[in-house]
Amino acid sequence: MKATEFVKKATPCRDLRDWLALLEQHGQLHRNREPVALRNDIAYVSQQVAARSGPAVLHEHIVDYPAWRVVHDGMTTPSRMALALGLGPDQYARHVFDVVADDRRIAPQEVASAPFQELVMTGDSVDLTALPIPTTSAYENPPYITAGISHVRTPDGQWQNIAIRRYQVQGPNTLTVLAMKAAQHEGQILGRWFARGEPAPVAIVIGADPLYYLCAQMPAPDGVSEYEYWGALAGEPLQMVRSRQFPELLLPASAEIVIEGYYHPTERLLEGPFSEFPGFHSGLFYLPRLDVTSVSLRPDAIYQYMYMGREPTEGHNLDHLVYAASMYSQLRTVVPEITDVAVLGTEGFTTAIAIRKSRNRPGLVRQLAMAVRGSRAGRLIKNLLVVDDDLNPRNLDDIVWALSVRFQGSRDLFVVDDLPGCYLDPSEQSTTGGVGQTSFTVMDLTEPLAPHNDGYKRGLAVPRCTDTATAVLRAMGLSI
Ligand SMILES: Cc1cc2nc3c(=O)[nH]c(=O)nc-3n(C[C@H](O)[C@H](O)[C@H](O)COP(=O)(O)O)c2cc1C
Ligand SMILES: [Mn+2]
Repeated sequence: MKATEFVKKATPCRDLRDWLALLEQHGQLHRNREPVALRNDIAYVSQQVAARSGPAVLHEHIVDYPAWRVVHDGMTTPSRMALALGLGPDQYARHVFDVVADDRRIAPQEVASAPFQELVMTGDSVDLTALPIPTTSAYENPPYITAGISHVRTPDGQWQNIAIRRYQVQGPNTLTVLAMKAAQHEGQILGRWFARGEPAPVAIVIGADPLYYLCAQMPAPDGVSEYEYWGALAGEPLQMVRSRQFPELLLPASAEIVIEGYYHPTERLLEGPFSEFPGFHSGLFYLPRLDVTSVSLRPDAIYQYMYMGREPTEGHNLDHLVYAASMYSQLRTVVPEITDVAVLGTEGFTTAIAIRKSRNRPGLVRQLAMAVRGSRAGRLIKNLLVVDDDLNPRNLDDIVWALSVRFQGSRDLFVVDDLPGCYLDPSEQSTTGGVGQTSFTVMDLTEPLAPHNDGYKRGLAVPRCTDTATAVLRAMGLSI
């Protein structure tokens, strides 16, 4: 396959190669030449690196997979993500907030071909076990692809969705997918195909530039293709290429590996347990089967891995910023007093919101709390902390200080019981029918308001009766 129109420069990072070079230049990449096994070794290194704020790791010696390299943890910290755009950490967060809040999007630029299209395996030559797929939890077998970005399009061709999904390898050309129908776009799109009894075409990208991963996690509005945010974030259009097998699907030219196939409309396979984002196992599920028809890759492809489990992880870092930005964008029209949103933990389970101190008033925090729980981006929140804008909601010292000196439990805490939860949270009260229920706890950490201004009369506000008005009313036949 011929070279492409794919052009490279330092920032924005246009592919994983740019990204690794940039990280290395900043002393943020460790090349591991010691042999590591796919079972446990890589996951454990990743978990520890993330917990200790270590650098990204490129494993160059994978036991039994001599041709392969595996990378992880480039995207674990906001300051590293900021590098991908040539920004400082605060500027980066501000930039993402602005792009999401203003819904700034730029259509991608289509290119004729991409490096991943050089090597294509189809039919009997498809063998997923040839990919170096690490296991994540000790009980996982067979392993899951964790950093795969799923690309699906509605049957009418109008909307392409992208999002990270984990896929368990069920055989050489078989995967299973978890796509929740009610809550997530991909599940909704698959539902449209399955309702017609048709298999849904899908392309899974493994290994791409960090901004593409960030975009894949945007809780975008219905009908919006997340990849359009890439151009607005980077300041230039994203280069995308048409899938050769499914020309209706646009794929990032930066991809290292692309797995394509069909989600089967009715067949399901047992999968699990997976190490889920709250830090616990998922249990076992019967999930839709994905029949893989081709694997395309760069000849020297690098396999990208993401550890999944208790935070901090790469996935949490990506999600927390875009969830906060989306919440800010969705809530500020309802409660304009909001100045900032910070997801503190577990995909928004615990979130802090700042409000303009000068505009606080009785009832505002409760109104905000209800708006949060009604928003798409805030639907998983179970603990909401509200602070004044003289504090930074991202700063735990600020939060703890407000908890210490501005908060009285009997006055400033309220709980709404039995809201829909997330069945993956083991602390949930009820898991009837497989769907959990959770309490929603709100802690108002804002400075207590001054006693209510009682400088007005509490009498009914009515006009004074006049002779003229009485005469008019009588003329109208109203007895008075
Ligand atoms: C590493 C990682 C793996 C994920 N795996 C899944 C998954 O298997 N199924 C799922 O529904 N969501 C998964 N998510 C969460 C979704 O990617 C995320 O909620 C996304 O915004 C959903 O987008 P959508 O509504 O456009 O489909 C994962 C997130 C990360 C970071
Ligand atoms: Mn979406």
